[in-house]
Parts: sequence; structure tokens; C-alpha cells
Amino acid sequence: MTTTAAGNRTVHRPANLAARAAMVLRDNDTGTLVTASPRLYPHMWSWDAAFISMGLAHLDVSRAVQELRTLFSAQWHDGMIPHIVFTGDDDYFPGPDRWGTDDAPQRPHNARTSGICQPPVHAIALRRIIDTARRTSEADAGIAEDFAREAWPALRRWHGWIARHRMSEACGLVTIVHGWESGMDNSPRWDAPYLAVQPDADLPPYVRLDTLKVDDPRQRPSDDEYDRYLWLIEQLRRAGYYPDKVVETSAFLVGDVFVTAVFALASETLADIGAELDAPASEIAELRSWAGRARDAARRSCHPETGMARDYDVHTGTWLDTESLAAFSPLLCGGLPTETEQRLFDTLDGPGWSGHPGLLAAVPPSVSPHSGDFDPRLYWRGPQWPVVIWLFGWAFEQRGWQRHASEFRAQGVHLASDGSFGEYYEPFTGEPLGSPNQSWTAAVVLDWLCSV
Ligand code: 2M8
Repeated sequence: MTTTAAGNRTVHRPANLAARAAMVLRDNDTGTLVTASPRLYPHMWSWDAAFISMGLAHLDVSRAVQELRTLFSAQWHDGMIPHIVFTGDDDYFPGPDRWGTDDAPQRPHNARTSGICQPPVHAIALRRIIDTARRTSEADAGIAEDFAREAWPALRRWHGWIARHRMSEACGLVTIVHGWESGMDNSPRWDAPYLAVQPDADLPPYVRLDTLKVDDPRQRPSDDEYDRYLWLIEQLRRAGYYPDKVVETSAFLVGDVFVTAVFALASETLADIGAELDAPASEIAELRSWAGRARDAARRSCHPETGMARDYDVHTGTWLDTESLAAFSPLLCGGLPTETEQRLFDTLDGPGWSGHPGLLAAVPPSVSPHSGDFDPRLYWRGPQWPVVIWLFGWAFEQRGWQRHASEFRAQGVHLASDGSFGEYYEPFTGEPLGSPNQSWTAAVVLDWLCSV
């Protein structure tokens, strides 16, 4: 017997769940890249690829590093790692023609890509691959370490691009010019800034494909939201994708505290890798200084009473208070006074978050069930996301918070134990939503199961 029935839910035992996760990664593998999911997302996404590579490391370290190699080979000449690297599949909208990046002089010449970026989790993935490989065999460790040397310049240029073009003078946070850059596309975090994005009559017409590929289109953003997403792409095109012009002209310009905390954590992680590789001291010091700046900015964003971290709307000069998981971002990177950290943990463990009595798995939903913005079935507005749980759990482990790290791992596995590898999950019933067989969900579950 490999499964048990819990209520109406099938629950796979760990060995079977791991085998199913491995199968998803193999089935979604085109040879040089694993698509984010088979139907809804038939291309490579930047932060998905990072998580996917960590999962692949448990199957084949050479294949894991190939995943990052494919992504880095599409790096723009100015250092940006693009949010999508397109395969030839034309069944996703907006595809490369709509992005119109072919005319941007900074674009890579060997790949068609989108023209924005996503959270910089790649150094964290590299760390995880190295650690997994070192536990596996000397030969695997050698493959991972050689790749780390190969990838060092690309990763430094990527972090340098963020430090140069996106660390806001207004608030210190890393700014984003499109909600898609946050990875949390329709989060209530962006509701207020999107009000200022008003598509003109000359927004070229388009037909959405995403809503045709999920069981219920209400699990996806609305048409009104898509108009705004597409209008921002129009503005980026008109700015020729020049990074400084983009920041100057975008109707959406927000300091993102989650991306900032990830940048701090990843810069510190990359610096540690550099130290192991005997990289030049000045390069390591530069990474640590970016990490320090980002950590300070995340700390300064915290609400003086609740300690919850906030995003910042650069255009209106206002802090954005939303009860989303991003409010706990400083726990990823450190830098808070101990009592603020403790207050955040008390809130995270409490009934508004992981301790909500109705949850199937005791991990935080993307938005607090106590918030007026909460919707348990709508994408980044309430469902639980295994990848984000993995990221917090990994950071907790690095920071020595073992109890929280183990709980996130155990409960994350529980959430995904139905074996469907949903893109996201309804937090009270555990129903998988969005796309099934989502690669990054399979990858983090595999990592959880193979690392105990
Ligand atoms: C979702 O985003 C894409 C746009 O980038 C989409 O909805 O079409 C987000 O969940 C994003 O974080 C993720 O990387 C991507 C692929 O899984 O899907």
C-alpha cells in the first residue's frame, strides 16, 4: 500500500510521493530546461528554474546545474536575468512577440525572453545544489563546485544589476516595475499601486490563454488586472527596456520588501559561496555590502507597532500595509532587533496565520484568513504556496530556528501529500488549485523528502 485515505483526500506515503515528484520533473523536462508546468506555463520561469534545479539535484546533479546554465545563458548583456526564457511553444500569452524584446540591444542573442525579472533566489538554489551534491558523492560535489566557479560571474553581474538599477533612493528597498517581478502577481500588496496604472485606448488588443487552462478561471487574475499587466508591458517596450528609462517611466514603481529580503539573503549566500571558492575579497565584500543595505531597508520598512514589514509605493510616497506573507520577509534575511523578530514569530504562529484552527496544514497562507483581502481560492490572494513555505523554512534553518524549519517541512509535505503537485492549495481543504504537476512544487517536495 502506498496511499492512505484521509477524509476524501488521498495521501501518499513519503517514498511514493518522492517517486511521483521525480516523475513530474522528468515529464516536464525538455532536455535543457524543465517547463514551469505542462499546460499553463510551457516555458522556463526564472525563480521557478532555481527551485526546480534544487529538486533535480536529488536526481542528477549534472542535470541540476544544466538547468541553471540554461537560465544564465539567457542573461541580458546588462546583467538582468529575465523572468521568462521562451521555448518554441506558442501556447502562452504574453509570448515573445508581445514582449517585443527582440529589438532591445541588451537582450541575449541566443534566446527569446521577457523583459522583466523575478525574485533573485538563484544563489540560494546554487547553495542547495552544492550542499546536496556534497552529501551524495565526491564526484557530485566536484560537479557542483565546478559549476559554482563557472556561474560566479553571471551571478555577480545579476546581483550587481539589481544593486545598480533597482535599489531605490526613496526607500532603500529593491523596486519592481511590474507586479510579475514580485512573483506574487495579483497579491493585494499591489492593489493600490495598480490603481495608478490606467491603460490607454492604444493598448493593443489581446486574447488571454491562461483562463482556458485552469478548471475554474476565477482562480486566475481578472481581465481588468490583465489590462493593467499588459499596459505595463507596453510602457516597458516604449522605454526600449533600458533599465533606467524603465524605472523613470513605469506607472508602477514599488519597493518590494520580499524581493529585498530575498536579495539580502541571496547576496549573503553568494558571498559565502565566493569565500569557499576563494573568489576575490573585494567581490565578496561588495556582495556583503549589498546584503547589508537590503537588510537595513527591510528593517526600516517594519511597522513601528506591529513589526510587520511593508512595501513602499514610490510614486505616492506611501507605505503599503497588507496582511500578506511578505510582511514576515525580514525573518528571511535577519537584521531586526530580537524583540521585533519574536513579535513576528508570535504573529506567524498565531490564529491569523499558521495557527488558524481551520487550516489543513499549519503553514502560512499567502494572505491572512483574517484579512478582508483573503480569498482561499484566488492565486496569490489566500492559497498556500509550497515554494514560499520552502524558502521560509530553509532560511529558518540557516538562522538556527530548527523547530520552525522542521514544522514548515513536515506541514509542507502534509499539504502536498495528495501527490497532485498543485500550483497552490486551498488552505482549509488542501484542494490543489491552478495548474497540476507544477514543477517547482514537485521540486520542493522532493527536496523536503530527501533532506530529512
Ligand atoms: C505566475 O506568473 C506568470 C507570469 O509571470 C503567469 O501568471 O502567467 C506566478 O505565480 C509566478 O510567480 C511564477 O513564476 C509563474 C510560473 O510558475 O506563474
